[in-house]
Amino acid sequence: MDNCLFCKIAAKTIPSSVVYEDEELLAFKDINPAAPVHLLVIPKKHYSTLSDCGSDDAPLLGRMLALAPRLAEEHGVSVVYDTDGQPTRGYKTLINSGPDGGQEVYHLHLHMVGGPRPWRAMR
Ligand code: DGP
Repeated sequence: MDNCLFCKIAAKTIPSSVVYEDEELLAFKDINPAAPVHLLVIPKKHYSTLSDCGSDDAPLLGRMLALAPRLAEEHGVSVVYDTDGQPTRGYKTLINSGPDGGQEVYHLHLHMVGGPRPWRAMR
């Protein structure tokens, strides 16, 4: 897509702070972080919204989601368990879809947001 911001980031014609890359996916730091860690995971192939995806895209969507715990581990926000076995720390994974969903950039992306609260409110 010629005029898509995240396609340009995937093509490296616009710079970003890349934290992960493979053939299908790119993850980079959000330019306006809502929390100490705020990463975006995108498919390199253009999908405007989650509603463009069908059952054939389940493996890709699964890979996007499965990347989140790895990134959380690498960025120090993974869920850990205290001595009582209670979970502590953690992160949020979020896909905004369409105007009512608060989507601003029309290239499918998964937010991975974590770190100590308070966080800025997200759309
Ligand atoms: P959403 O509302 O789900 O469409 O979120 C879009 C996110 O994209 C928002 O948190 C800010 C981020 N963003 C917008 N423009 C840029 C950019 O040029 N570079 C980076 N790294 N992030 C961007």
